[in-house]
Amino acid sequence: MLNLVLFGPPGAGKGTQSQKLIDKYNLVHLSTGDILRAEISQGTQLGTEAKQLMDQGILVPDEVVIGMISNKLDSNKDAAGFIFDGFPRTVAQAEALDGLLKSKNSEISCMIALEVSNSELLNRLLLRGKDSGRPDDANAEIIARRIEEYNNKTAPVANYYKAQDKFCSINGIGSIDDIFTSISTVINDL
Ligand code: B4P
Repeated sequence: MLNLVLFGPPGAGKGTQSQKLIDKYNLVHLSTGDILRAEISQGTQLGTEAKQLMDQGILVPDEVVIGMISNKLDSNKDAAGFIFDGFPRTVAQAEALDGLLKSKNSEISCMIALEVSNSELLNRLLLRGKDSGRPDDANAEIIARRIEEYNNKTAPVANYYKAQDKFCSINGIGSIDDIFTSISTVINDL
């Protein structure tokens, strides 16, 4: 089973690259950001609670996203593998994911990290905010908060996978196709 974690700060291109990887490798895409936005648009209680945090650029509680991923793994039992996009975002989420996969006799194959400078992230997200209407892309202050959350809570997750010798870093600046080629090379060498 090919199980990839696509990792990087907000706006690094995780969602963009996931769309291309799903087609090429026939994987199930699990984006906690997309699942949370679907809950918000359906007006569920979980969505209402998550929206208050997401709009401020703050992470949603671990138990909420771990529960969501657990449900999705259960409902995709025949998958050839998964792309985890935007998950795990804390060490507690990484530990929980290992436990969930172990109970299914599986494991993470590799974490692929997209490296992008803060100034490029800010430019990309402000640009997307003009069209997307996403409240968390709306202004530089909220984006800075998201990057701060990433540095404090998410960046340490890289060490978790480095310790397992499953970490690979890619330059996330350049054309979408060139970055995709670099990611594909890593996967093909696994
Ligand atoms: P996410 O939905 O995961 O979103 P993201 O980090 O903003 O973006 P991503 O890296 O996928 O960037 P994209 O491809 O879209 O998270 C949103 C919020 O949800 C979080 O802040 C948090 O509150 C909550 N959340 C989600 N998961 C959670 C978890 N596990 N635990 C707790 N809370 C959680 O690219 C961004 C832009 O750049 C796009 O406009 C794209 O077109 C552009 N772009 C992409 N590649 C480019 C390139 N090579 N060159 C130029 N532009 C590029």
